[in-house]
Amino acid sequence: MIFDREHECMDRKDLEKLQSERLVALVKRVYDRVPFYRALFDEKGIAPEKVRGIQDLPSLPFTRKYNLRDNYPFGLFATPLKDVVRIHASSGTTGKPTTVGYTKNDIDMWAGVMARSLAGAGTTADDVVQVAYGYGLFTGGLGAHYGAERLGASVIPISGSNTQRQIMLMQDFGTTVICCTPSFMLYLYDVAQQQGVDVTKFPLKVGVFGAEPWSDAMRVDIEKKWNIKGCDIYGLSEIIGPGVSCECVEAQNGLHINDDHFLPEIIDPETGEVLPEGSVGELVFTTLTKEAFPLIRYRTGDITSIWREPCVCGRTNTRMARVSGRTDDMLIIRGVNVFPSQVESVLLMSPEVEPHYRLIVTRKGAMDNLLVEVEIKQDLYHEVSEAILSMDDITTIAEHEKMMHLKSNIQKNIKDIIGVNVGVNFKEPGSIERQEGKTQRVIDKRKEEA
Ligand code: DLL
Repeated sequence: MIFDREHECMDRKDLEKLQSERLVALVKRVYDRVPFYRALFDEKGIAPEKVRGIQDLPSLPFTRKYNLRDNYPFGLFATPLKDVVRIHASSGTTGKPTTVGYTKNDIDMWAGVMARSLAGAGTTADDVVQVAYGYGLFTGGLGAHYGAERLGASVIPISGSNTQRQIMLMQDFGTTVICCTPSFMLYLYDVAQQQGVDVTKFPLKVGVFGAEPWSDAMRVDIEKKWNIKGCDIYGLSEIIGPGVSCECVEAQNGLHINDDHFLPEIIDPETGEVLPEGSVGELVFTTLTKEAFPLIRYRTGDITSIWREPCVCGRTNTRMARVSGRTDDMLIIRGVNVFPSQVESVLLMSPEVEPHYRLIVTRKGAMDNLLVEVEIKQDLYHEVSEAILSMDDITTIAEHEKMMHLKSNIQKNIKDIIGVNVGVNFKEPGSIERQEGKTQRVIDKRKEEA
């Protein structure tokens, strides 16, 4: 279903006209209201009245996460606090969180773009939507909640955690749509398996998964395990929260960006130059309509590409590819750029291992080492451990060889994709810690060792 046909299926010329009008108004507003922007524009010699439309966007300066930190907590707000009706914050790994604010109109717009996203993923007013993103300062829970309510669906605001209860409610309430991180969905599956629950019998039809990078191979795995469709949803607190873009269930081919509100660009992260359509680079957004916390050319750090060709579903807005990683997540191993998602794709090609893994990076002298720890499937684990327990030398040797063979196959496949030799360690099923929020897959010990 297309929730807002008027804006999601606009003629490109009309859309660009609307974007231009909104950009011109935005530039004037931030110059007049936010001292940070006034100083920045003055320093770069940019007169707001010289900005006439989206063609002038590349002349505007970028903003970055540290600008938010430097102006903590409310220094970048463009409205007085009395007009701000909600504040969210993202924890960040170091120091103070980054704070974002919303006026009543901003909350309304957010519910609208989230409703578009959920509708695109196949949700209607008849659905029972289980929101298993965390509620709180994190934007996932409340963002999905308001969007699902806007659609008229029946919302279960269960938030994250409580795996057993999640499964119970899915069964008892007949959940048809679930919103959570992809890793949490895999965790829920494991718990259901342990309880002997057959999840393929659930009325669940679709999952709206995001907030962390995941691969297409992981989608296939989740869809098969749960017998559902899985759509990728993207967003970040700074821009609005979830609902910046989302895949449609018909095509599952790129995430539809709500570009009447969030104007995307792809830049070369090294030079800052805008890249042509289809190139892979860093995603940058300008919020065209936000009142409390507008951002100009905000560098997300996320790596993807965008294209403007209309989709088979009828939407004409810009689409973006699945985010392959973040500029700051990229590992440099012996001079080679490695994204955790590349390793994930290889692991998921092996039916013998589980999609639970982590990457451990260490340094010995000048040599970087990447160790991939991955859980093996329960049945294989049983087979091997039983062989070892039986102390029967012949079976033990055969089992040992089987594991060595599997290991070297995975190592070879990873080497083919990323070009680096890695170590692989098999772990017992369930032994890699499950995380409730965003999954942290990389442990880079080089920093501690330096
Ligand atoms: O994660 C908002 C969100 C909630 C999106 C629920 C989707 C679903 P932040 O906590 O500010 O906001 O984190 C934003 O998470 O810059 C990306 O690096 C990453 N991210 C979000 N969605 C995806 C996705 C929320 N679908 C940061 N694929 C972003 C890959 C994602 N990475």
